[in-house]
Amino acid sequence: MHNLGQTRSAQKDNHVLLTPDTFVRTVLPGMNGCTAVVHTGPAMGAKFTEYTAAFEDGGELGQTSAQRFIYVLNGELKLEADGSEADLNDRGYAYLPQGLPHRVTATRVSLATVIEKTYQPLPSIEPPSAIVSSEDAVSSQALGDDSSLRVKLLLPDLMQFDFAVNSMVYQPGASLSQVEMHIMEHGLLMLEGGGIYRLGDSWYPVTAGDFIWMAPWCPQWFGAIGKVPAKYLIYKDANRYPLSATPGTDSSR
Ligand code: UGY
Ligand code: MN
Repeated sequence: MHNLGQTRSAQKDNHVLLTPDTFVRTVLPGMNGCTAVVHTGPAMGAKFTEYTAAFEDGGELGQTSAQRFIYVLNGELKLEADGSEADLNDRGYAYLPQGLPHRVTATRVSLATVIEKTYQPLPSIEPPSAIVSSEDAVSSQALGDDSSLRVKLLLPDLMQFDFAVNSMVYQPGASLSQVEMHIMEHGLLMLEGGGIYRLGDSWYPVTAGDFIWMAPWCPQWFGAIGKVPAKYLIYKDANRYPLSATPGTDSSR
């Protein structure tokens, strides 16, 4: 049935909700047998980009001049970097530091989410090295004292990293314990289940497949609704001095 111009997607100054019915595919430079749905980027006000890449069997990602984080939603990707090779399956992920030459090809039809961010170095701290792992190998921790809300930190909690990517799983009925307002921006991909997301002054029903961008200090709260847990993958910038986000100010701290 025609949806007569209706959608849950919404674009506001401090947040954007994108639902799959509004996704439009594009091809990014260097992609071969691969298309992207770009969810966020500088054109939206974000200081990173996140896109979902759909690979044909044998499809390939292009190069990037930034750091890259790849999380496999389904399928199998072969990563070649530093003279070695690794296979990433469902929930497998890789962090590739800025400037590391690498190749990402699909060994079957695959879907992955890709985050890229220009690295903000710190004096006398070495930039991070590459990481290849799987979410299944990371142990979860309760958020605060709420064991019905569990978080996995997919990147080490170290000053070297200028961003974090976490998975969060809410049991049905679990919610954030507070409305959060913070300097970090977020890119969020709903992976399973659903619930209600408060963003700014709006409350949205959200479900697996949806993407949300939250600007710095966007009021945010989530409660899981339904009979299955809700799970999302969330990006946030981290570990850098607040003034370093403003062009022309001190970026060395
Ligand atoms: O890490 C976070 O800021 C996270 N708790 N935010 C969120 O889930 N919206
Ligand atoms: Mn947050």
